[in-house]
Amino acid sequence: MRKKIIAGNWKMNMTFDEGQKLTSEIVNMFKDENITDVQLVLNPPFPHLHPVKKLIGDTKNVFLGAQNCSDKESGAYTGEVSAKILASFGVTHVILGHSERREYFKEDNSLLTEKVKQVLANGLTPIFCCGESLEIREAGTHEPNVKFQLTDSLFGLTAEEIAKVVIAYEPIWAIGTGKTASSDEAQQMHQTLRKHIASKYGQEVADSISILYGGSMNAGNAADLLSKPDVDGGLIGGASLKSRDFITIAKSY
Ligand code: 3PY
Repeated sequence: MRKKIIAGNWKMNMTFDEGQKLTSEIVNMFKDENITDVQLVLNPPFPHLHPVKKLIGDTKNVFLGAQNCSDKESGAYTGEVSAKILASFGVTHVILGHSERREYFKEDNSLLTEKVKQVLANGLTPIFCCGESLEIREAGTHEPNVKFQLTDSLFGLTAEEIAKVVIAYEPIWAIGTGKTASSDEAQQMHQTLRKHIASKYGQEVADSISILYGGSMNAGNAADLLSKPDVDGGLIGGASLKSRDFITIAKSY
């Protein structure tokens, strides 16, 4: 059985007080509403990690994630945060390769390989993002394009390593635009990616990997997207900043 994961990507939002309020609400609703078969991952900006972790405490199935980490192990890299430091603060997941990082911070496939390796070496779970631009979708080359992102960044990993990776398919044209891929479009891409992983690592490994959909998933469209057999959860942007919406998404399976 693949893990069902609803991960909130807070991006560069939330002051200290706002983050505390949001986390408390989410944790309380999650407990009170008896959500048992879904894992939540909260991915706040770095300064929130420690206080958010304190609020999560030992709540079962609620995890702490970061939105990025360094490709380096440690040392004189001012402004960077290593996977090792994140692990020491109770972080269990790290979002890597979000299209905003690929576009604004010029992160490429080979840099992402190094980041994935750092995350795995420190016992954490990478949430590896991939997705195509509108131009590529319209040209009809989206499947080879996204498959290549996986091949280039992840296919040097061993089967044991890749089995620990969570994939998040986020079509760039659906990020922050309010547009969402239809559930059929999402299913088609998720199935393609799973087959692609199976072609290299075998069906058993491919079947064990959770593939999340990201890109304007919200309380209104989550149930439809999550009903698809290869959609194993969501990486949620704006709707993760509203506790009721985030919990509604988690309850949409
Ligand atoms: C979105 O929902 O727009 C996201 O980018 C999630 O990562």
